[in-house]
Amino acid sequence: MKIDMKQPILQKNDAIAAELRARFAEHHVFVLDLLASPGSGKTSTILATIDALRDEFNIAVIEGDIASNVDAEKIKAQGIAAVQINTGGACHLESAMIKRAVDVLDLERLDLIIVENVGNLVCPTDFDLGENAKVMILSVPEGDDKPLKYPGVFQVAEAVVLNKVDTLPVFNFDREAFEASVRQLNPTAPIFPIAATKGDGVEEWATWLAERVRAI
Ligand SMILES: Nc1nc2c(ncn2[C@@H]2O[C@H](COP(=O)(O)OP(=O)(O)O)[C@@H](O)[C@H]2O)c(=O)[nH]1
Ligand SMILES: [Mg+2]
Repeated sequence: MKIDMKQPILQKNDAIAAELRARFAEHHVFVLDLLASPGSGKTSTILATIDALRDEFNIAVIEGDIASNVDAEKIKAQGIAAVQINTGGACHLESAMIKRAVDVLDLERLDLIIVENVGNLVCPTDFDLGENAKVMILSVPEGDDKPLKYPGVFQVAEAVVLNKVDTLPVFNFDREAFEASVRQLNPTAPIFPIAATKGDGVEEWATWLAERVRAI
């Protein structure tokens, strides 16, 4: 006998995600789910994105981490509402966690919620959070072979951010090979090369996101 545990968990998750999606649509809030490894620059990219878009949109951030509130404090220091979720060991966020976080946010006031998922290229891929788009970040030091090794996250992403391009001169990162692998997995997702901490390329990425936010 084979017992499938994944299917019932995902069904429950998807039901709550559908409720959330309806709630976000009702309030015209765009929700972005950011997926990436630990240290790839999720928080840095969120801070740069806030800088680029805060004049036009009211933004809040939901921070997912196994432990600590380090990232939420960094966001709050910029005067942006941030809710920290500690998963206590779980390697991804689930829709029930987002539901609890959203209850403390003023959806009526917000245009954009950015979710920093738990740093992991595998687990968060399967979990619908009621978001409008999943976007993944890969950073140059992680290597150009990651699309081949973690295809799922590149397939679910509506855009791919290549962060830390300022470090290209010191890493053996083949950008053409990387882009060809991404294209094979995901023919439509735009690829945005950025250096989150320096600002390079952030405008192009933020313009893409702003167009998506305005469209809802
Ligand atoms: N050189 C360089 N370092 C970066 C860049 N983006 C992030 N970092 C650094 O990478 C480390 C991890 O960044 P962080 O945003 O905390 O990554 P997270 O764990 O994915 O949220 C920090 O020391 C950042 O300063 C970048 O574009 N270039
Ligand atoms: Mg972070």
